[in-house]
Amino acid sequence: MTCPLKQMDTMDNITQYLTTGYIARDVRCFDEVASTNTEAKHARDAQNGALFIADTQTAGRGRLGRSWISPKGCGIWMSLLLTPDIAPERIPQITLVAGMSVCRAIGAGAMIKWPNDIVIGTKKVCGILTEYSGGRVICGIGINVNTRAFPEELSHIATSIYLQTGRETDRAALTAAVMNEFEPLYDRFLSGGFAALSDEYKARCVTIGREVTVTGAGEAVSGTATGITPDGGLVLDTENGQKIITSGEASVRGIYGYI
Ligand code: BT5
Repeated sequence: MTCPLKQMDTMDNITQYLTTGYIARDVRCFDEVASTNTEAKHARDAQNGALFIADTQTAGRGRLGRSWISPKGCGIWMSLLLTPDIAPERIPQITLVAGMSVCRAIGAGAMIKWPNDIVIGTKKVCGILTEYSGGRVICGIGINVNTRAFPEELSHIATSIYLQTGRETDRAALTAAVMNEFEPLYDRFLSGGFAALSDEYKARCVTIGREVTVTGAGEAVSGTATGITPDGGLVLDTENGQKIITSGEASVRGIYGYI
């Protein structure tokens, strides 16, 4: 399932669109890697803000050992290396900051499905995987950009910007746009905490106002999502009162065919 489109845009193309100070000023492009998150993790010479991009991944990862399909030339498969001086419990909030950046950059009605999916309509256009290793944070972002079709098993879940808009997108320009959005949001997050961003996150969060079932540690919890806490948790109104969910899998009624 390759894309009949142009090959991975060069790092020069990305750099020409950047307006950032320190994010993505070191861009490392690869034709093929197992996972850009692994590549970033092992690049001991790379500094805060370095960006790793591959045209295809042979072992792209999702959360909990799931796989992320990364066909050649179709998408943006990238990992941002960050070395924030923050408490470990705040690290998952970087996923939320990255999600906001992707949403802003894509436009096209993209919304965030708490915590780490970006959807257009009822399908997933982007997934984010933030990992922490040896004092470094690796924020992996996968965006389906010009993908024309998905394998059967993903067709009810996945979509691409092309499938939603009917237009091809220049991946270099979009990569830079995500980085250009990320840097100021991330700086606000570092100085003011997630609370400084939570109103915008909530406005972009498709989960709010919907019926949600959260699975993960312990038993499943169902309710209506009513808000986002200042530290990025999901507020659920359940039959047993209000619950704050800080992690887990949140199935949202009406999205990905969940009824
Ligand atoms: C995610 O996990 O959504 C995180 C995906 C992160 C991918 C990026 S690409 C660059 C970097 N390098 C990596 O190795 N990873 C990161 P999760 O919420 O667990 O969702 C995974 C599920 O999404 C899979 O089990 C499939 O159902 C579905 N899926 C797989 N590939 C997909 C795709 N290309 N588009 C949409 N859905 C997909």
